[in-house]
Amino acid sequence: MTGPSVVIIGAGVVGAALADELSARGWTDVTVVDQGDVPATGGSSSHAPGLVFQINGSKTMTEMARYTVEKFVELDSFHQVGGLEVATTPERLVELRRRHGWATSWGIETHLLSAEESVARHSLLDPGTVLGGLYIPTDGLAKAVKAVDAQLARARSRGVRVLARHEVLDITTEGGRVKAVVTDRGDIPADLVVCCAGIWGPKVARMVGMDLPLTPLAHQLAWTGQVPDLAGQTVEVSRPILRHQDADLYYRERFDTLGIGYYGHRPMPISADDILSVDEAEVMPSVLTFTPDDFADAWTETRRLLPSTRSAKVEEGINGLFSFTTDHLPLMGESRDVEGFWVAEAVWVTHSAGVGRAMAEWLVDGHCSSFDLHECDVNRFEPHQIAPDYVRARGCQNYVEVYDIIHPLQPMEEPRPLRTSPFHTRQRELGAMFLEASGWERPQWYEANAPLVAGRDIPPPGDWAARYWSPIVGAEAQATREGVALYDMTALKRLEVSGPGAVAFLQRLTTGDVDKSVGSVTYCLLLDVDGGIRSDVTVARLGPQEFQVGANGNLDLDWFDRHRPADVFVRDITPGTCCVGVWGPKARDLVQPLTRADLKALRYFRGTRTHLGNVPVTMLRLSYVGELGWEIYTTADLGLKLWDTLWQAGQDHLGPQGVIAGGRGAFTSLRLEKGYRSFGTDMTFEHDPYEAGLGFAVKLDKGDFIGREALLARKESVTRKLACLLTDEVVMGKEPVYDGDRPVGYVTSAAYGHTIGRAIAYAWLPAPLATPGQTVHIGYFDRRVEAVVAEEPLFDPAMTRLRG
Ligand code: THG
Repeated sequence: MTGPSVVIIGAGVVGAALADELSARGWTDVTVVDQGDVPATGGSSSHAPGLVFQINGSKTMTEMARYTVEKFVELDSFHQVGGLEVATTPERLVELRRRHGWATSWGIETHLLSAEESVARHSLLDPGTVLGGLYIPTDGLAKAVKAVDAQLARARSRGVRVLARHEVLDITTEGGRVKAVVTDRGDIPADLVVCCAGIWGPKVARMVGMDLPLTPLAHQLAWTGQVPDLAGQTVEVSRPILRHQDADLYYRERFDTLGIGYYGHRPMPISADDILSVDEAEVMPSVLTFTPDDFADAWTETRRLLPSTRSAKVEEGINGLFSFTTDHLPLMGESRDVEGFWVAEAVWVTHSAGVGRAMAEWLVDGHCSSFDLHECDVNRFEPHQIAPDYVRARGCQNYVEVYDIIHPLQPMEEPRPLRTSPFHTRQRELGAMFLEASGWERPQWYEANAPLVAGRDIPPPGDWAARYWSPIVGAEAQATREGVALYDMTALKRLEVSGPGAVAFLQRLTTGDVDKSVGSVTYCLLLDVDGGIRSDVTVARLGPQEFQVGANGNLDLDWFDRHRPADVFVRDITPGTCCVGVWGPKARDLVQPLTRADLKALRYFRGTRTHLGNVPVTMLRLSYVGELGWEIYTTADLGLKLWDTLWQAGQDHLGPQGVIAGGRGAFTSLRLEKGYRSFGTDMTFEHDPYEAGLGFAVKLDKGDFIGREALLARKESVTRKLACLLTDEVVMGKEPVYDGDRPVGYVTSAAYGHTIGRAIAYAWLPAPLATPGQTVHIGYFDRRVEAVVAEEPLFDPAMTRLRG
């Protein structure tokens, strides 16, 4: 097998890893082209300082880093000296405990160190400045150019061609497919083109009309002269690589000198078009002239942390270009518009081999089985997120925040507001505390509900969980179960699927039987070919050939578009419509007077089109919060009228405070009491329905559908399960779960259940431990919190609320 003809653009760490991984899988008709020399091409890989710190809040990124370390060790391109992150502030000391939790959750061994232990690991540290540290034994220093060379050599030995000094000028297409890569030294025909061009990625992608949301930013890396305490050191590195995140700094040794990387200076973005060519550039294209003024604070801080540098000098430095995205994650996958044009972009050395492997699996097998790529897919973005201004602003902001302590609920500050639902004005009047979701301003709670707190038992959570929190969250949750509340569901992605082929299409793409009567609503899943969950959706049949799909994000739209035959139309109707969830035992008292439709006759999981007052609406009777009521949709122009109509009905029929607005905080608490999973948090591409407790949504006997065959095998081999835990402490998600001293899983979603009066945490556990009554412990900062596996759902298992 030689596979299709593949042209990889860029012979840096990513292109080299991909060439190696593809050829290892038998795809050998592969050509790697680069405008520069090989293996030091002049791109970011050629100047990268090579520090590999594996820990990341993202499980996928951590796993890709771990794979990179393993591979580089095998390639003799890694100094495994360990990594040390130090704290010089009390806040950072706490943050290191959280990072220790992530590492444990994702299977990386780490050790929390005292100040003395930190200094013992890294003797240059000032004992009086350091408060403690986190030590990662498997971290270390990558030799990026050597790794490129080694991977390209292996690829070459299997038949891969590597063409240095070939500048890509254009990419030709035919009938919406790539056809050839045009270089200054001739055309190279290609079935598949993979853009691994790093900082030049936006320029290459534009050759096929693709906007790549990536910003090259300059980053300072300086080198000292001899540091007295390192004098005579004959090995390149002997101490762990070092991070001083409180001052945006990192360090590596180079014999008797130190390399110092700095993120604390002003962001210095540059357009991919303005990067110099290999021959124009003084050092190399990815290296700009060092600007000493920007480094002044870094040097002061370095001399404080590492006293031995006080008698040393900064002798040289660079402003090195590398790639930033809007969310710190790479860009992987195939163009939406041009078949056969793939990207693997915005990847640092740390994750490069993992990305190479993931891409090779994706290309060869049609899906990636080693890593969950939902966070990395290049098609994840909403339209506003690829606007050049947004890409640059977020790229710069992410540069500034790279080492900051970021709370999981912390919204971006700029650019905001971007997307506002039609209810926004009223929400502001009610004192909404807005957070952000896919660009939407979304209320977390409403200050107007403060009077509801009086007389309720709402225990305050601990410090970390108390951020972006108010007791009003608890009051809104309880009030929803007592009366009726309006929840803004506009941010919920909505797709219209229509046309003669719509039924057959949805039967094939979902796990549910959607060929039911008009008015039916079906909860089901989208699976990949390996049986992994791509999304969970609701499919409402609004006409014989017309469906409304409640989805999770842009990847659902992309998945539908890729599989859509010519007689099916898929349209994202989210921006042009809005949705309010009207939920609670008094929901019918509120809404029935507004319509001639008999709401009692509209059963659970049925939908209808009707009018509420003057407003044409689609009503779907279902509820993510587990209460009687409907999701009510209308067009954006009538959204404000819909809200006002419902609000006024509250005053008319239920009295003051008869209807309230509820925020996302209450929503999450209610959803977890009801046991409803959230895609992307509770389950991802790596999980199958049986592990996730969603087997009920799979109709194996309805006929064939994507993922069915793989599922039949996976059904019999469930080794892990998503379990519901009850605890006394509200945690936040991603914490490790221990059985005795052994880490066995990790938390996904967590919240306080204000109806049941207990803290809830969902967690992945080995199947044998996922049995009700089993005691485990959650690692929360420096404590172990006892948790007991509970029967699901915690609230209303008999469904009396929803079916009432
Ligand atoms: N509303 C709509 N679409 C959605 C969501 C939503 N799509 C994405 C996401 N949220 C899907 N998640 C769920 C989760 C649970 C339920 C609905 C959407 C749900 N489940 C019931 C249960 O499990 O008991 C019913 C299952 C059934 O009858 O098959 O209601 O919030 N529109």
